[in-house]
Amino acid sequence: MIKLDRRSILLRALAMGAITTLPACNYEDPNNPDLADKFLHAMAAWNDRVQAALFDPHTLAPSFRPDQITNPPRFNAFYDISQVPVVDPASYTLELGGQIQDKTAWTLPALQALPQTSQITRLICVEGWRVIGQWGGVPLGDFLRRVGADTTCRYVSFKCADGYYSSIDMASALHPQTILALSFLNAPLTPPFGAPIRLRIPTKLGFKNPKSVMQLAVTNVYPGGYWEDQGYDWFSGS
Ligand SMILES: Nc1nc2c(c(=O)[nH]1)N[C@H]1C(S)=C(S)[C@@H](COP(=O)(O)O)O[C@H]1N2
Ligand SMILES: [Mo]
Repeated sequence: MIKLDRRSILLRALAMGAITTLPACNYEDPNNPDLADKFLHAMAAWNDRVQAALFDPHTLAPSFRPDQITNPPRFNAFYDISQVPVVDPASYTLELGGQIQDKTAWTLPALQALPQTSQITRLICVEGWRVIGQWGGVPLGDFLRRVGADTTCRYVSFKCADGYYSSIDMASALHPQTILALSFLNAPLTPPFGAPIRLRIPTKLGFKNPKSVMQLAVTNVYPGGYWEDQGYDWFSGS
């Protein structure tokens, strides 16, 4: 118990640290802008390393009962819901790149034919709201092993139909609750919520759950992300 409490206190302290460094990202010391910038980037990198070290690949994010599901769900993106891209499921393919042996693209039926799992978990947005939903899909770890991904690489990166992009550490990618989600409430995903497939990773904040994923790559080159590149903490465990 004591150990767990300490861990969550430390995580919260680190998260607060990440938030307090945000406004400072705009700070420019007229005498030495590079030094301030380098210092903040070094602190952010240190923060990510500590969070990665504290991450337990076996600890599950909380699960919820069906009656706790948020209805209706809540949409969020860097644009209005009226601008949501519509991906044709019939011609859709998931493209693979980087350190993967078999880079053959995957059609939607092929993904649907893989063993599926389901979860009722909570999505937490940095804006301060949370929703509980039921997502079904393919465990990302199973998928990565199936296509011969080099799981000793550091990152898995995602590119989306709307230009959004994000990336996660390999340990989080292999976590049992990290899935390539194909369904919501047992029905195919709809365009606002990431059709045809999205990443669902309940151990990380909402912005680490890219929707309408078109490309997945395994790499050792830091891929960043849409919000991550604007100063949000890259690891962002929730
Ligand atoms: N393609 C794409 N994925 C995205 C985003 C986006 O703008 N585009 N926004 C992220 C953010 S900030 C959040 S909180 C969640 C919201 O997911 P929801 O619409 O299912 O609630 O999607 C994430 N994935
Ligand atoms: Mo978000």
